[in-house]
Amino acid sequence: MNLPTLDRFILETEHAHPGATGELSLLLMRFGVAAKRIARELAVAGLRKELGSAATTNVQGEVQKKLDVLANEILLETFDYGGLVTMAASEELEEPFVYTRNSEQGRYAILFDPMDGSSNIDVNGTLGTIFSIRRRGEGGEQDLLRSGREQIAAGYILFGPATLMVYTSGDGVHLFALDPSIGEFLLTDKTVRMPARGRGFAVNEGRSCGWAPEVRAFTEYLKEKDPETGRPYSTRYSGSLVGDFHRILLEGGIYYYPVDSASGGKPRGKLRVLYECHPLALLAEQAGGRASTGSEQVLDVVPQALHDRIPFAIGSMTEVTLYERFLRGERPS
Ligand code: FBP
Repeated sequence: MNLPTLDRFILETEHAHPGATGELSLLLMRFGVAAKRIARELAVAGLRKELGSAATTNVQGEVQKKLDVLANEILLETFDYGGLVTMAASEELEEPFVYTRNSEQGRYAILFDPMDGSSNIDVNGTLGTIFSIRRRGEGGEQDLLRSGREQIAAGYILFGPATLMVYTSGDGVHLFALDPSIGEFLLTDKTVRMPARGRGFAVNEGRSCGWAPEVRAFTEYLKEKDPETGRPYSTRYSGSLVGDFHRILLEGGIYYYPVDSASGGKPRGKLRVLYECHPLALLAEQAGGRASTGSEQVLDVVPQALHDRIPFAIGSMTEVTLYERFLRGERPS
């Protein structure tokens, strides 16, 4: 039997919700279209001299890559028609982009990290796009500064050996793979469940000098030899949050990017609440995992500004709960 396409699966899910307007379905399908266009640009970037720096800096103070800019443009353009979206917030834009012609009837705002894992771009490493969909409110940036529990859908595109799309609209996590021969995303797993525990951890240990002692203690604990608790864990850090999270979604384990108070570090964590942490946290919780700042559930975090960062730990229930215990100064006996 043929695997259902993304469009078919979305429409069948929509029909299961009486009263659904079909607008969310259209938005999710659009992310599928944008994913295919970005995948194509990634595949030919080296041939077209589209790798390397764009010689511009974004609001984060990071030098933008040409593909950061290109992916951002593709996403902005993808939601410019059809009157659904009034505002788009992006890691690459200081202010939200306002779709003036949709301002009357548009009922949604979208938020995205167009190219996650930028340090992997020029070395053909794993990359991703992370997205979140919210209902529009009174309009303006303030509209977006809400808890992660107000997302109506979230997901990511993983650009690896295969291009994958993973999303949730509050009814479980769904996994699709792009079949390049027909240019369609096909459903490979309708209800992805994250294992309750794993064997791998993803962290940039090179930054450990800036960590709190409790974070270092947690990392040392994972590396101790104790078969009974499945230790030592293996390090699995790809430089792409989407790539690492996808592994954890399927195999379990933990990714963490803690506060790094060393010089040049990230005193409030590196990852951005609205378009990196909130969307992945919704996926994790829908798949039976957990996402924490170390002291608070990520979905309960209400950011004060569009590009706010937080310390972030995400993954299997066992490891993230253990991480929180270590940060409270507790240690398993
Ligand atoms: P970008 O969205 O700018 O790529 O930043 C996020 C990220 O690249 C994650 O994908 C990755 O896990 C992390 O930052 C890598 O950071 P570091 O190079 O400090 O380990």
